[in-house]
Amino acid sequence: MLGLLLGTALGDALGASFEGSQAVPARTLDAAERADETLVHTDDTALTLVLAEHLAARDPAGLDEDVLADEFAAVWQKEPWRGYGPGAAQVFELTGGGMSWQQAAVSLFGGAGSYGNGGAMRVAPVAAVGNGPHHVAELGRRTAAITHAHEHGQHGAEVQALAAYLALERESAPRVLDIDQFRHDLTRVVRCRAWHEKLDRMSELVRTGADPQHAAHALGNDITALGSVPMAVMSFVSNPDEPIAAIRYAIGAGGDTDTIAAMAGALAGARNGAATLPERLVARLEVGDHAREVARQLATAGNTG
Ligand code: 8NA
Ligand code: MG
Ligand code: MG
Ligand code: MG
Repeated sequence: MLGLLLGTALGDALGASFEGSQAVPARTLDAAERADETLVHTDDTALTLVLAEHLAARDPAGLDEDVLADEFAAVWQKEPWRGYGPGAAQVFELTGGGMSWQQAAVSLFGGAGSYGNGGAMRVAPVAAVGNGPHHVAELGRRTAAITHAHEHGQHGAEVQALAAYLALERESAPRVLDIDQFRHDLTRVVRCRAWHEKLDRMSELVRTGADPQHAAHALGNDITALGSVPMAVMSFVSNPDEPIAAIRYAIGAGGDTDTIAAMAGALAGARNGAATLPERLVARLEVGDHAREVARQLATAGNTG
C-alpha cells in the first residue's frame, strides 16, 4: 500500500511542472529528477490520501459518501491552490454551503455531470479494501460519484480502481504481467463499449511497443477520464516492473501529466512496492511522511497487510 501511495505522489509531483506541455523530452525529465527542490504534490495526491484515510477508519471496506464528501471539501478548503479541476472545486464549494453532494455533482456542466478524470485520479486506495473485482469497481464508482455524476467520470474510477486491485493482487504472483489477461479482467467488470474500445486499442499499442507520443495520440492525454485513464494503464502495462519508467512514460507525452503519472505511479507502485521507488526522489516528496502514516493506518485496517 505504501508503494501505491508514494507512486501516486511521485507521479503527481514529478508530472505537475509539465501539466499542459506538448511532449516532455527525456533530458528534461532527467534534469527534473536530478534537481533537489521539494517535490510538491497537487489535488491528485491530496484527495487520494483523504480517501485512504477514510477507508482506514472504516474496517473493512466501509465507505460513507456523506462523510467522504465533507472530508474532500475540507482538504480543498484548506489548500484550494493545489490545482483542483473547476468542477470538483465547485462541488466542494456547494457542499460547503449546505447542498447535498448528489445535487451538487449533477448540477455541473449544464446537468450532465463531470466526466473529468478527478474521480479516477484519487481512487486507487479502494484496491486495498475491496473484496474482489466487482466490489472494488463498485467502491471506486461510489467514491467518484461524489463529484462526477457523468458515467464516464465513474467508469474511469472503476477502471483505475480495478487496475490497482489487479496490480496489488499480482504482487506475489508470477512476475510476468499478462497484458491480455489484464485487459480482459478490466473489461469483464467495466461494461461500456467506449471503454472496451479504448482498452482494446491500448492492448494493441502495447503489443507494438508504442512510444508515449503515439500512445497519447491514440488514447488521449487530457483531463477527461476516457482521455487519460487508458494512457495511465498503458504507461503501467508497458513498464510493469519499473515504477519510475511507468511515470516517465506517462509524463513523456505531455498533456495532463500530473494526473496520468499519478495514476500510472499508483499502479506500478502497487505492484512493485515502495522499496522499488528511487530513494532520492521519495526523500524529496513534501507528502512522504504523511503518506507513510496513512499507509500504516490502511495496512492495519485493510486486508492487504
Ligand atoms: P472537473 O470536474 O472540472 O473536470 C475536468 C475538466 O473536464 C472540466 O473542467 C471540463 O473542462 C472538462 N469536463 C468534464 N465534464 C465535462 C462535461 N460534462 N462537459 C464538458 N466538459 C467537461 O475536475 P476533475 O476533478 O475531474 O479534474 C481533474 C483534473 O483537474 C486533474 O488533471 C487535476 O490535476 C486538475 N487539473 C488542474 C489544473 C491546474 O489548474 N493545475 C489543470 C487541469 C486539471
Ligand atoms: Mg493535479
Ligand atoms: Mg454534508
Ligand atoms: Mg492533472
